[in-house]
Amino acid sequence: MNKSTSIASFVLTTFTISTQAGLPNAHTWPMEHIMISMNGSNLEAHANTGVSNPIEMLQFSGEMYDGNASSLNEQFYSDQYGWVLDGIVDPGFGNSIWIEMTHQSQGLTTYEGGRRMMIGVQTFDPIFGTDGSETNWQWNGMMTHNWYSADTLGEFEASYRIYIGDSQGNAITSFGEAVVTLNFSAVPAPASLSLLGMGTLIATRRRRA
Ligand SMILES: [Cu+2]
Repeated sequence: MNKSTSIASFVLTTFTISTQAGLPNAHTWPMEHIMISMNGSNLEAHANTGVSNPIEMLQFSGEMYDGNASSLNEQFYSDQYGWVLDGIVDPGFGNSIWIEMTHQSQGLTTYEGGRRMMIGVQTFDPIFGTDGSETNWQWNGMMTHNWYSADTLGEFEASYRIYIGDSQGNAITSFGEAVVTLNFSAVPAPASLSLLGMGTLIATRRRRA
């Protein structure tokens, strides 16, 4: 392998890692964290978004995703929201934090994500009532960026109850619960967006050639 070939293969490898062909796009957006904390025995939740500054969901038309991630094919989607612990939350032995979807817009769907750097090992299981799944979801307390999607343009919202529950999701009533509402807007993507990565690759290869 001569020097120019090895440079070219390095560029190709970097491209593959940064966009993860067959997997949905995460890094199009910065992270937006929903902070969950405990004040005394009361849970608290905070999001920086609202009706006036929703999270945008984009469609990457023509992209096809592998395995369970194919649920996001041709959908407007985002994994920008992430559940994050703020400070120490001790749910008590055997208990954990549960998040229950209490209300959401028609047409909003959610699939289980995880850390953004590890999309390849995420389950993309339907959660929060999507496809008949349970409306409550056991959160392990690690930063988790779930995937939200819709198949039409427009505004969407989802409200959640965050509580301490036992292993079956039964609330432990000695802890106070929190609520939070997340806001989404499915918007048309700029025409060039889905081609950005490919354009970068082509430009790089032309320079090498
Ligand atoms: Cu995050």
